[in-house]
Amino acid sequence: MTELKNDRYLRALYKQPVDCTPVWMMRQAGRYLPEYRELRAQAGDFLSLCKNAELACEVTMQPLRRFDLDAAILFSDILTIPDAMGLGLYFETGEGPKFSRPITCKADVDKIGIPDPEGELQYVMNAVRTIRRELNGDVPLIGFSGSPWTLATYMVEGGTSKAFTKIKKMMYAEPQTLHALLDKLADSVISYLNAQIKAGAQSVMVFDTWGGVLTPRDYNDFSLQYMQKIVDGLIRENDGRRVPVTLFTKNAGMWLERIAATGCDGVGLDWTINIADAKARIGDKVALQGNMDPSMLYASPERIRQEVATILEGFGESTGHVFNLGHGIHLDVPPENAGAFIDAVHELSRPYHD
Ligand code: 1CP
Repeated sequence: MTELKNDRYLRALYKQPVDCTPVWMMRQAGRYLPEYRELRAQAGDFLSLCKNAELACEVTMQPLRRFDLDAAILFSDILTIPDAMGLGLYFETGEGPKFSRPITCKADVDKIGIPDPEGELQYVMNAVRTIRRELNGDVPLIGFSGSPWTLATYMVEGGTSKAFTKIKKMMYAEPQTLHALLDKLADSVISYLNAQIKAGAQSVMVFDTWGGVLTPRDYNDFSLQYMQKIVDGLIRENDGRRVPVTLFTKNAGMWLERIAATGCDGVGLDWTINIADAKARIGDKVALQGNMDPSMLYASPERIRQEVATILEGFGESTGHVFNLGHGIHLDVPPENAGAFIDAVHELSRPYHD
């Protein structure tokens, strides 16, 4: 078993005692950091950063040099899988991700295969191996993937969407086509995340950013069912340690019991639910990750500390909490405010762990 100098993040997910509450930030590497913007300008574009293991490693390390973070997260994107499936991922400035060959029908679904994680996606595994070497046991490394439903939204819509009309049309008019796509995606995610674990990821997270746009029944059938398949298919122990898996569906406060029942280790919360309520509902089964509104980082350091104190009080005196933002950090947040947030979590949480 590789020694870890700081294993608070893993201990909290195992619900073992910690000295203070661990904290990391969704999208902690990225455009709010001037050093990221500089490196990206040199690399040319975002995908070139992801596809170069040394650069992806450097970007992963940037926030850890600035802040006292308890975990590193692989610098990559959820859209690597559809890219490897041949959909032609590109980024249009200011417009987010796009696909030149989106999925429109059953024949398109039949054409795509399960990407080989040590083939088309080897650049991701190389980044994981490089980052683990560079981290040298300082903090654990989180690997990640998108959920099948969230990946499918981008693949069918051809990019970012607000109304999700194309994928919902497929869901209601041609459900078997969508199920065939989701099933291939679930198998791809299992093989991708297991390869990340073998390459050195010590925990994995599944981002279901768009599960919350579904009806309660469709959430079960088109999103959760496939995340369940993933939880069941993952390597849960590696290098003598349990590899915790965290599921995050944004806007899913009403479905927490169902998410916790998948057998995952952690459930990510956005900011639309009180953490005390979430703990009362599922805290006996899983650890919780969250749940400060990312926009709070625009406030003064005093106001940020106050919010951190409120969330810590809501969770109360026990382990099983990984502090985080309820979604990704905004790109125009002052980095000092992120620092004030992280320090506040460590400092103000100590009395809860005496
Ligand atoms: O520099 C740039 O212009 C690219 C911006 C960028 C970055 C920094 C994109 C494009 N992806 C990423 C990195 C990324 N994406 C990480 C690693 C960040 C870290 O170190 O913390 C992670 C975990 C993701 C995951 C991701 N990508 C999600 C799920 C989480 C979430 O925020 O909801 C989603 C939905 C994406 C799609 C995506 N990729 C990029 C953008 C701008 C988007 C969002 C587009 C949209 O809103 O639909």
